This record gives sequence, structure tokens and C-alpha cells, in this order.
Amino acid sequence: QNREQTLVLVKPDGVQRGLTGQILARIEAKGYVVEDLKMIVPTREMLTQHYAEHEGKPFFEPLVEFMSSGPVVAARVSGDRVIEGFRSLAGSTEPTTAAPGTIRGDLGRDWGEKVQKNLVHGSDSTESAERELGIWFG
Ligand code: YYY
Ligand code: MG
Repeated sequence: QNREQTLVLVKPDGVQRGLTGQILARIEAKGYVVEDLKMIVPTREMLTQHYAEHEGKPFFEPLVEFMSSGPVVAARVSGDRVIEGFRSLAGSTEPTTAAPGTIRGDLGRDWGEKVQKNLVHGSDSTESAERELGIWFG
């Protein structure tokens, strides 16, 4: 076993569409454990830290705008290799091409240019997970 923790976010589109329960149910069904949970409207400051690796990219501003447009559900999730495992459960970034069986593939919609509306975020490495959990859960 390699027990890890990751940050999962249900983004504003997921919360608005009433998909929070379904998304958390998939996480729990996989055997991962929701250790902490909260709903907040993130500030620009938090999002700038959270998405630091993307600062300066063309999609950064619209992304921050979208992510601060409404409530987000943040979860600290633990499990065996959960960092990679949740990324796999979430599916690839674009909902249009994300594989069936994944959260983005099954529940995500084709929003055209609006790739940022892809329902969930998951940390992509142990370093990111530690850094992001600090931002969202202190
Ligand atoms: O980790 P993941 O969320 O799958 O993708 P990232 O490449 O880290 O990008 C973060 C976030 O930015 C993505 O979920 C949607 C948005 N985004 C975008 O709006 N346009 C892009 N070309 C790439 C990413
Ligand atoms: Mg990412």
C-alpha cells in the first residue's frame, strides 16, 4: 500500500449542475476516503496560487474568472495511490474527448471553447498535492 492524500475540487460547473453527490459517490465507491470537505467561493489570490504553473498562459484569466464565479467543493481525499488514481477516475482534461467511464467522460459536456468547465480538479503529483492541500485546507 502507498497511502496518499490528494486535493479534489468539484468546480463551479459541477456544483451548479448538482453533480457534487455523484462525484463524491464515485470517489467513495472506488474505496477512497473523504477526510475533509468544504464549500467555498475561492478568491483570486487562492486561485493564482493554486494555478501558479499556468500563470501567463492564454487560458489563465478565463480559468481564474470561471473558478471564482461560484461555490467550489474542496475535498481532502486519501487512498492507495489516490493521486494517480483520482486523475484516472477524472479522465483527460477535455470533457469532449475524455473516456467513457470517467467523471469528465460521463458527466462532462461539450462547451466548445470553454474547456475550463470540466467538473473536477485533482492534484497531479505528491508535491502538487501537498502544496494544494496547504492552499485549500491550511
Ligand atoms: O490537470 P488538468 O485539470 O487536467 O489540466 P491542466 O493542464 O492542469 O489545466 C488546468 C485547467 O485549466 C484545466 O482543468 C482546464 C483549464 N484549461 C483550459 O481552460 N484551456 C486549456 N487549453 C488547458 C487547460
Ligand atoms: Mg493540472
